[in-house]
Amino acid sequence: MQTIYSSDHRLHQGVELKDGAVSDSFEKPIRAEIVLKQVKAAGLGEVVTPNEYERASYIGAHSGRYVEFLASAWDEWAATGRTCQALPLVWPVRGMPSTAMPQFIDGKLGFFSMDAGSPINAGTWRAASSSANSALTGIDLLASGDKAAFALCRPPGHHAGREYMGGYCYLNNAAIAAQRCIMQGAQRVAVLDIDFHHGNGTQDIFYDRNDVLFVSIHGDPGVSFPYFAGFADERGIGAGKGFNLNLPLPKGTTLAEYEPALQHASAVIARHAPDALIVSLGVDTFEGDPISHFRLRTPDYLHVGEMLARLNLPTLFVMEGGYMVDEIGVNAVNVLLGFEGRA
Ligand code: OKP
Ligand code: ZN
Repeated sequence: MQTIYSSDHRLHQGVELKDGAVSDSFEKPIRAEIVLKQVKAAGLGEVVTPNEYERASYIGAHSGRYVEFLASAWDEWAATGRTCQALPLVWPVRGMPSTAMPQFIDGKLGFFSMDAGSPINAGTWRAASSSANSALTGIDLLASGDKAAFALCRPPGHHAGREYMGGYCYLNNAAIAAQRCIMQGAQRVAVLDIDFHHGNGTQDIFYDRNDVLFVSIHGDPGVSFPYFAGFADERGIGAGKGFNLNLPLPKGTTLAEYEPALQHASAVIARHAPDALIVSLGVDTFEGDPISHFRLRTPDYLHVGEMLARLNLPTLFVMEGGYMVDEIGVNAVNVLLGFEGRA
């Protein structure tokens, strides 16, 4: 399969609030570089750069005003004279009377975010839009007949909701791809999220829709980020009721517990009979991951890929998380090799 990759991701290097101090983010540029290196070492296929797309291609998954906010946030922040990264510090939590969008950038940052995990700097918009463009290019490859493609996205996307950033994410690459698929005439699409963290943003975007099925296998949100979404009783709303499936698993989960959940997810996806499958591919399910609590091992990812191939669907893999930098490449590419029957 082809890999879609843009070096624009390097323009975004975030900071993280950790242990009471500002430090480098776990979500750093070398992650994508290591995955790219392994794509080449394994001979996965050609590496191509993404096409350019209009900003309007992100609307549908996101609101127009959110996309405008992201595109102009750095300029608005810099216009106040600050040169440090922009972070939200106040949020409209339960009980606050105003639901209006603030006019000042500090208010907008809180209005359009779920946490302080998505700092904005001068290169963030360019990196995030190139990341989304990689996913869009992947859909165009499937439309032209490719059986599978790998969008090597960075920054990741699955925590970004219709109108919010968070958890290292800005534009929801997988959701933007799914929306393009529908706009191009697909009747049904499935998004399977196998990142360790629940894909709350993707769930948010499609929660009231029956055309895009969202299935996520992740760490129990009672004890893991994002804490406020990802529970098993979240099944969708209105027309979308029954088209959202969360499969939370406990800390310490190994392949033995993971495999039945993936089997179940596969059966539900097959029943949806989608025209395409989009996989939010996070490998922070790895036993050595510094911020996650599952215990999958490197060879297990080959098996995950083989199981996904059994669905026999046009499949776009979209890179999400994975923070054990040394192993992120081999683990992610193992899923793709397993999918292609090259285990
Ligand atoms: C993004 B993705 C770490 C706290 C957790 C947010 C994690 C976002 C994960 N000190 N911060 O799903 O891999
Ligand atoms: Zn994750």
